[in-house]
Amino acid sequence: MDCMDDMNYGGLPPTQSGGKPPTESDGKPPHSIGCVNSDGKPRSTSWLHAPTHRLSSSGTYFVTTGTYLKQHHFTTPLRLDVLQRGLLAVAAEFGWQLEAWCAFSNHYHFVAHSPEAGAATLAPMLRTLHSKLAHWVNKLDSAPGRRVWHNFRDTRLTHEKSYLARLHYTHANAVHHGLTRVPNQYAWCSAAWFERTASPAQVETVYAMKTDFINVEDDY
Ligand code: NI
Repeated sequence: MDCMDDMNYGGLPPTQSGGKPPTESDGKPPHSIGCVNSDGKPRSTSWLHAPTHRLSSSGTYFVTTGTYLKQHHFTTPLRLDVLQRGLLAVAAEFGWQLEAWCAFSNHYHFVAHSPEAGAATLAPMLRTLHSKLAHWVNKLDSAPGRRVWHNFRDTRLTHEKSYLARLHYTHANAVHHGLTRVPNQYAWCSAAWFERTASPAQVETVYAMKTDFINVEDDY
């Protein structure tokens, strides 16, 4: 069966509502490949729209958020799974259509189309995401009330070239950060999903885009 067929996302894990925190494996984030997450659960992308690769009239945005003081709170596969799943779930909840994303131990990026009504929900969406993630990770670390997130930065994309370059930049950001040599080998980004759902011509167009002309603060 195709790995896209039978998935659903569960939002954040049940530790939010009490109970024993899940165990974690230490060490560097491995690069799990294919249709399952590092915890063996199927990847949760079946409900995502296929990428459009067109700027949206309601607004297409590139967003970066880092952790407070660039602290590495999301260092394990489990934590990265929760960060990635949380981003996908909250974006869907607020009607933002993700085109590319990547999640790391101390920051994340995404490219997304805003809902028809505009981008006013961006800040509330990120507040919701950050509050849930902070609550979860602080519980895991027995650090109630600890500040986890720093302010987000967003750029509205209005030119096709800069849009396509940011798609490439985001899909391949794990390469930029030295975590993998091939974007689709990094489990916590959109590269594998993009390569499965976009046409070969679209994949070629995006991956051929130069990214050196875009100005992204990404020294994490
Ligand atoms: Ni980055």
